[in-house]
Amino acid sequence: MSTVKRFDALVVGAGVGGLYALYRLRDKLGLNVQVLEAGGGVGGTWYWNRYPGCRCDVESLEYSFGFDPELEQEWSWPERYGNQPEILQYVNHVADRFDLRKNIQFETRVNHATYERKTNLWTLRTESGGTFTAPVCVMATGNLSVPRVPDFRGLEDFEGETYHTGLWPHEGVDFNGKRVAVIGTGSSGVQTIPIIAGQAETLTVFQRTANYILPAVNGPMNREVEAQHKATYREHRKAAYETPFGISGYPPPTKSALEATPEERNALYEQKWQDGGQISFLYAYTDILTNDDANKTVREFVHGKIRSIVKDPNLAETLCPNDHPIGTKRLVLDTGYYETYNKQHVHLVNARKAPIEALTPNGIRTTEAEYAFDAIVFATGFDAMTGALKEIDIRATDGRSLTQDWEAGPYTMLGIMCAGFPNMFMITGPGSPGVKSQMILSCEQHVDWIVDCLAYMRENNQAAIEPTDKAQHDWTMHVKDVADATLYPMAASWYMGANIPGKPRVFMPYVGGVKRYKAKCEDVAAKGYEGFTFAAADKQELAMTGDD
Ligand code: N01
Repeated sequence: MSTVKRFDALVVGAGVGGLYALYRLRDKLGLNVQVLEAGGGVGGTWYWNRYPGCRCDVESLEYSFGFDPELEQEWSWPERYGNQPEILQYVNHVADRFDLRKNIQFETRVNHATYERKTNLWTLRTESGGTFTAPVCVMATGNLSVPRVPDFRGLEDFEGETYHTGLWPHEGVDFNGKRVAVIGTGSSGVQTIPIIAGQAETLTVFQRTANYILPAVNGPMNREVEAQHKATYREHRKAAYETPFGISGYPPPTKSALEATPEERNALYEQKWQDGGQISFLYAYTDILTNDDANKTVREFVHGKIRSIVKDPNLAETLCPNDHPIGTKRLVLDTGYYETYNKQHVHLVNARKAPIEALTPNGIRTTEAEYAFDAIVFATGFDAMTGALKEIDIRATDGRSLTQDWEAGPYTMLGIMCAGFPNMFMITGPGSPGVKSQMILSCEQHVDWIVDCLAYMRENNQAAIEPTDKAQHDWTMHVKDVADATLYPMAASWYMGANIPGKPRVFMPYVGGVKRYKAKCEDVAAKGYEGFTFAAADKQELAMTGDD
């Protein structure tokens, strides 16, 4: 019979959110914490997504932890945008520097989590039969951590190699001399296509929806920029919290795109195209994400760029996005993506016009043709935002199930907690700005809020906290209202759950911006956790120690 291991707090996931939760719960609150991680190492997203070309689309000086000034100063990023091996190295450095590994159990996938009201304990059961209990459970399970391969007919029949970008083999893949297919043209596909094209004998890309893709303008880190940034890191981090996306250094726009002349607009867009990055474009004018006419001016500019880069005019038209406003699906940053289509051995299949019907023993059959391949890469995305939480059977002993509660879409208070599941905290859950922000900053902000909340409970002799159904309902409606005032819901995006057949179409992230969101979180706390109820510590103390 397996023993039950007892802790003060359990954290599921050792990505950036889970690591920071461990650090703060252990070192600030003095709790006995156990992290359970499915992978063989730390890093979450950066542990699993090892496909060639994988890189962050937020600049490295911003995309890093802000909680320790010494850490900021000692780390040096080689390039403007961190690539996957560098970011993973950085996360490993953080784990070592703060001695975090000793509290993490790797290769441990949690598949059940149950809360017992009588004892005020969460019990987590793992795939390998382990049982862990604690009064506090932090789900740091990630937003893009459940890779998804579409349910193509004949999936098992294909006799060649198959890969998903989100589950890339650690030993790497050699595509030299191979006929390769890539299905999907989101961030992962767009980043990997130019690299695979450099190896493969032929590369055929299956594109269902053309995406808006902007140049990253990556390159070696400008050491002067780095020195300046490091000299003012505290100001940068503080300023980042005052912005919508949690990224500093971009002055907020003051003017509508429709107030500018076409010449002014094009000059500004050209400058932003040359500078690289996505925030820069979204910040060009005040109304790019709220007014379709304003948005159209950027769309037309980008269409012009695609036509000027891609030599075959028919191919260029297929690559021009035409079914959603720019920015309403995650903007993609590239290095040499459109140029790849000028190579003789690279082909594009319009999978909107001729959808994939099936995989065959030799390759892929669309409604128009059959193609033979040695390898197929699925860059087909994730069951985003709710997938990882729904994969764990989360229940309260009164019978409430999170999966059932979320049948029509996620309901949360601030994307941090759910009614009916006391002491279960989510890091950057649905209803928070997480995926619409600099993720590490949002993870830190959530963890800090959770730690302050637990400290408050300890001071006030409270053992359990949960939001009221009303507060949760009101917040979820607010998230919807804010999204409805923008162009975001016009796109069939993973933000809407639209990439998963049968998933409810609900816009999941909070797009009111980091600044507004953080102010709301602080206001809730300042009002004694308004919208939450507490249960007194008659049965359990929060700061328990010892296992078994
Ligand atoms: O996944 P996606 P991703 N037949 O869902 C296509 C983050 N990220 O892994 O658009 C044919 O965006 C699908 O087509 P459609 C980032 O937040 C960040 O690329 O649904 N095609 C789409 O083209 C990003 O947004 C970084 O019509 C099918 C693609 O597969 C998020 O992760 C790097 C299909 C999936 O695109 C997800 O990106 C990588 C089918 N049946 C990822 N089913 C950076 O930091 C799906 N597709 C840069």
